[in-house]
Amino acid sequence: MSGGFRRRKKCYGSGVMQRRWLGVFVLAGSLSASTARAGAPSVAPRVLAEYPHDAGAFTQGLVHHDGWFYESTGLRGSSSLRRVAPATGAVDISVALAQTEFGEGLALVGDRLIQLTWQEEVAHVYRLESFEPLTDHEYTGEGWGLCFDGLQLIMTDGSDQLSFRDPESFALLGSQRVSDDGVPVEQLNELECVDGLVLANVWMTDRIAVIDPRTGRVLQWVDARGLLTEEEAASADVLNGIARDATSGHFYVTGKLWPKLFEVELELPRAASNPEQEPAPPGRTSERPRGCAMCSVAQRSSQNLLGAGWLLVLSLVVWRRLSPGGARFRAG
Ligand SMILES: [Ca+2]
Repeated sequence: MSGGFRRRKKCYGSGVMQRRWLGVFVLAGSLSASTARAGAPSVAPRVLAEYPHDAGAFTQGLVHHDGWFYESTGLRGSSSLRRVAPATGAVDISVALAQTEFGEGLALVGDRLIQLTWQEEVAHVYRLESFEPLTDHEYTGEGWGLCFDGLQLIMTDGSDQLSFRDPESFALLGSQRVSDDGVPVEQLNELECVDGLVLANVWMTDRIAVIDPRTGRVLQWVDARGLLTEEEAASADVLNGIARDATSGHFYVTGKLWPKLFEVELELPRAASNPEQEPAPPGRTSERPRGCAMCSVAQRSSQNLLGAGWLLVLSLVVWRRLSPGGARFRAG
């Protein structure tokens, strides 16, 4: 028998002892799993129909209105705003952005379309019917997604933050950080405002977060994996583009360079109505207090330490019950 084996026996003791420790670890693992954060529930969209989509369109913003799609496309040198026939994917009207601009999110406010740019810090405003340019709004930072909830514009910049803006002046009114069970949700991209909720594509994923914008909580996830075939996905980029038909209540989803656009049915949760969840009225910021950027991290850390403490106590109780020495101690 090798010395190595003896050393292992010395370290770990008898087979009985090993089984006891194994039992403690299994118990601790089970408890840890049962106390893990569950996060918001996830649902899959039910596909109702699929339509052709321009596989050359790097979709960054999608709006459905009055039987048409309005689409913002990106990439410098080929960014555009276009009106598209849903059934055929045919482009009815299109305007090109400057060669230096990268088109991003798109929202409809009355009879005006507002189109963000990625890093150019300017939003273009067009007349809905003719795409006649009306004005520009300047802003600071990156532009990713945009939607209009009927009162204010909601905008993303690739972080975990929703920004609220005045639909006329584009002035910044406030902001809200987004999290799922306390964990920040970053890379929020294309948006759709729906009945008090905000749906946000998460960049580089096939997931859409359903957010209560008053609290920043993710109430539900939409798992949109598997819409494209493997062959279609091979030449396409990520999911990006969500719009709702206000008449049918159906949603449309597509992606950057996707050859298809899908009409889907989604069951959405209701926006939270509990006043104890610190609702943020339109235009009022609910950012964390200054100097407390790590509050949620500290809170999570303290919760984890508390959980670890409980596991340690339980492990010791089990150990003492199983250990002969522990039994003698209890027997006096
Ligand atoms: Ca949209």
